[in-house]
Amino acid sequence: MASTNQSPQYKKAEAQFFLAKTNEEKLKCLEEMIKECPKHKSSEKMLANLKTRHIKLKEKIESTRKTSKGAKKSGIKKEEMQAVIVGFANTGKSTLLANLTNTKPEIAHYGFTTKQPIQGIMHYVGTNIQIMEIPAVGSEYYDKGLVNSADTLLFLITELSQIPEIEKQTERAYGKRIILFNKIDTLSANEIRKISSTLQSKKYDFVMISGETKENFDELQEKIFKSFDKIRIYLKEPGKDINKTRDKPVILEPGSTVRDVAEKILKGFSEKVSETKIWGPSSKFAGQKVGLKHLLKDLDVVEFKTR
Ligand SMILES: Nc1nc2c(ncn2[C@@H]2O[C@H](COP(=O)(O)OP(=O)(O)OP(=O)(O)O)[C@@H](O)[C@H]2O)c(=O)[nH]1
Ligand SMILES: [Mg+2]
Repeated sequence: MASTNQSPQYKKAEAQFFLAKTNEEKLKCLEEMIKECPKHKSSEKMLANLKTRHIKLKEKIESTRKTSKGAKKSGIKKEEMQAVIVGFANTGKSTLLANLTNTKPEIAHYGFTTKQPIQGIMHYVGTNIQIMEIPAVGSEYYDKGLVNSADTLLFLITELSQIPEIEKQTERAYGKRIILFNKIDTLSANEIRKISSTLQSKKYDFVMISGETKENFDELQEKIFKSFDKIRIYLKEPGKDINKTRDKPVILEPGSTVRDVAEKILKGFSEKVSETKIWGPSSKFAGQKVGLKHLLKDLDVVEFKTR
């Protein structure tokens, strides 16, 4: 940047800018440079340039601030299907994570034990679902960034009155919401019935659970999987029995076709397929021959013959 016609104050700020070690220091220098930059026609372009740099640097500082606390710091990568447990302190988030996945988080009878995001993988009908615990709502470690990008939010509550506050804290999240009313092992059948009917009347998608005794975990796992709105397609090898499909299904979006499965498993070589047969929900009869455009449904079984 040409600084020959600049004031001594400007030159000093510019020199400090180049010596600055942190982005925060650089930002201060830029502010000083903007202040000291002459405000006449010939330096208009230069001033605009300084202001753009100022905005960019500020954004950079803010984004590193946001991510350094959460996911980036703990090195967690978002998987294809991710659900985040959101709830107040001591509601049983870590216990639930431990019992749904293979992770062993720290569990304590006092609140605010979990201070950074923890992940676990839940295996459900051949799929891998990433479940995350984040620090409690209302704690200084609560991480909105992770909540906002999650596919599904699991509101873990032990009192109905916790719902409005959690809703407020998750306003900008786009993921589907499921309410998990926890610790039902401590409630009477009558209390459970009352709470269920209240949640039902408010049209919430919910499950009554105990993270400790694993009550209603089947329903919980199914709801979590369904929330991602994906379909599972199983593959069968020609000549092999229909009950001996590969155990890991291909995960696809609803509305996917035979071609989409072929592309995913043959890595872009769907034209190699010479014949396709299907079994299951989208077939008219077992072993029906279909074309690449055939629309699939969840739990279909597909057999490819390739050239
Ligand atoms: N009775 C009962 N107690 C539970 C259940 N789940 C968790 N707890 C107890 O509740 C306490 C808190 O459990 P955590 O799993 O650590 O709760 P958390 O939400 O992770 O807590 P923070 O990370 O501190 O916010 C512990 O004493 C657990 O044993 C449950 O389903 N039933
Ligand atoms: Mg915890």
